[in-house]
Amino acid sequence: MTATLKSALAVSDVAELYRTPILDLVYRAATVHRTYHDPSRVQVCVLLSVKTGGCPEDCGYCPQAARYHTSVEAEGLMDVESVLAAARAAKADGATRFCMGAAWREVRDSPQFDRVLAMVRGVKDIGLEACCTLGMLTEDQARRLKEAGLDAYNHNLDTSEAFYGEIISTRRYDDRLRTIGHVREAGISVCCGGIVGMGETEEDRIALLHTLATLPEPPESVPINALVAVEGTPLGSRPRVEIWDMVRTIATARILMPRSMVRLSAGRIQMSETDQAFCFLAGANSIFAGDKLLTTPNPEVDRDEQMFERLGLKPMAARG
Ligand code: SAM
Ligand code: DTB
Ligand code: SF4
Repeated sequence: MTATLKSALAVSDVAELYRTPILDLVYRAATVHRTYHDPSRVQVCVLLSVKTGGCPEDCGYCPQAARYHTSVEAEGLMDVESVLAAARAAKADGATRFCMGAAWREVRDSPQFDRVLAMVRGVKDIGLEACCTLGMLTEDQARRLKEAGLDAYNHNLDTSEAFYGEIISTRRYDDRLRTIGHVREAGISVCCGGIVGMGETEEDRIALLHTLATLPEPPESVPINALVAVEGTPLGSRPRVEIWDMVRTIATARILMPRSMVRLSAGRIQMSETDQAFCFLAGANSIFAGDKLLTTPNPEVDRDEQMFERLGLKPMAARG
């Protein structure tokens, strides 16, 4: 899309797309998907929580926020060797991207950050793409991550700006946008998406998709998470999101950001193979594999291998 066309994208255009009858929407998204990508290839990413729980933020969905009473036990930053052992195991299971998550509000310049930089260098040496999600970053921290070889940084907008305050009060939408800008300026790929099923309206999902698609550059990866309702969090009793809401969100993201990787992220354990097949048809071309996300369960590797086999999907090769 040219700059002019992109800036001309109106919220009403996104709304019209999002509200297209579902089968037409999936057909359009599948057509776009086939124009820009090989539909038989799915990127396989593995997540590891390198620092778990005890987070000072109040994200209403998150089992790692210190203020909620969940079954997550706080653990300090892992040592580099244990992280690299997990990265080698992920590679042996066919992953090409390794994502390290820390339950931090923001990165502080400290020996802990130096240790994360060593993890990034080690993951790159193993021959995997390295991704981190560590909370807010300064420009200088983004530059240092880039120097260590980081390929991508995950920092989600989660929902619309209007609904954001209902879910999180300890930071603002602008804070998120600022970090995303620092990541972009450092030349790191941006991984930025959201969560469906937190009680947001269709308008909120439409506004999130519009914001993502009209960033100065669209994110290279767009993770679409189905809320994993965790007991003890404010959203712990939310009902499971309708599969059609996931499919609509994925399909609209695919049409608006045709070159991006659209990741069917959290929530797959609750989905049937048919549900997931619809998401792949609608343009999802990336997943998190491995039996754990950060703190919650994910389908077993064997089960995903069988699904790939049945759906005729193959893991994507590493990009470097
Ligand atoms: N602390 C850092 C931050 O918030 O940016 C990094 C880790 S945080 C767990 C990464 C993302 O995971 C969140 O932005 C959110 O989109 C997603 N997430 C966390 N808990 C979730 C849940 N219960 N269900 C779905 N997605 C979740
Ligand atoms: C993203 O969008 N989803 C991942 C990853 N980025 C870091 C995290 C999902 C977390 C689900 C809840 C948990 O396992 O703690
Ligand atoms: Fe902390 Fe990130 Fe969880 Fe929010 S989503 S509570 S910032 S770990």
